[in-house]
Amino acid sequence: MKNKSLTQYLVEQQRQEGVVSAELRLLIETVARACKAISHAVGKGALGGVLGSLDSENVQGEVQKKLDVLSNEILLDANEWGGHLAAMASEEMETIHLIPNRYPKGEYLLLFDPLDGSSNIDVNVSIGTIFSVLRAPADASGREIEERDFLQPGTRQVAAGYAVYGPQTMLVLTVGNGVVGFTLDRETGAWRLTHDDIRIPEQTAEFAINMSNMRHWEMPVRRYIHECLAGKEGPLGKNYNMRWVASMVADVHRILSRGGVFMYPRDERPSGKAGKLRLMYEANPMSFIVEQAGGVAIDGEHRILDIEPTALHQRVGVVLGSREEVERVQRYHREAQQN
Ligand code: P6P
Repeated sequence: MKNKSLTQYLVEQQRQEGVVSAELRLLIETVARACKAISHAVGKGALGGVLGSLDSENVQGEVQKKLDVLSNEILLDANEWGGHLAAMASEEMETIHLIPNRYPKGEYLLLFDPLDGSSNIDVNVSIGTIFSVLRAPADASGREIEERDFLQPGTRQVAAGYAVYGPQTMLVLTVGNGVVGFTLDRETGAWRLTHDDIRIPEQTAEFAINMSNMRHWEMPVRRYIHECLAGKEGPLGKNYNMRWVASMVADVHRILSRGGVFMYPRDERPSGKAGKLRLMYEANPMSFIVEQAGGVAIDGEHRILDIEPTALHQRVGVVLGSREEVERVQRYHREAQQN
């Protein structure tokens, strides 16, 4: 039997579980269609004249790649007219993006990192799009949406997902009812359900961290990585492998596929005190997905999804993946607090 399409999966979620509203289904299908267009642009590479950087910087102070801006525009254009959104927010935009008055407004807020892993674009390594869906606050109807309406903890997400532009283009999604994966059928343009119940193994022997930052790490992170490197003779009693793609989407996708722990911890540098990754459109959606797949996601001590945001682009430390490993790192942080 042919693999289910994304639409069929969402209609079934809407019909059987009551988990997905018709508007949310339209939103997810629209984002998925935009990711197809981004995948197409990314796939052209040098032939599409989309590689390289612009002279501009984004709100993060990062040089913008042509594909960063193009991906952002694709997502804005795709989602403005549908009537399912009240507003949008993006890593690439300093302030929120309101729906133009010529279009109807809906009840959802969409946040996204349009192209995560930009440093890998020009060297042909996997990159991706991350998105998160919240409901606009009830008291927002009848007034203009403001940034403060986006500042909701990750537990309030109604959907989250990512597209990974790698050897295959895949869409991984949760609507709060487990995690599923769709592979893009390039011949028909359909997203086909290929992974119908993604689960993260509770144990692993593989960690992902940027080792070049070791001298800046806080003690609990040093302790854990040191124990991993000690291998079979060490306290963890097994040899560990290491991976670091430097695209969160690719590293998280590997962990969803075969287990592992991903770490971008806060560190002792002034620039690292809050961490590098952004809470609202990187850590929260990925944490929702990881938890729905049976994993754990913390900032070092606390559950990421419980964090009360204070700013749209705030950063956070991230440790996520296989339950046993992440809970060990959490234990080390708590022991350090007590000493
Ligand atoms: P570093 C990409 O720029 C990103 O935001 C994440 O996707 C990735 O995990 C991390 O930064 C890589 O950071 O310091 O290793 O280049």
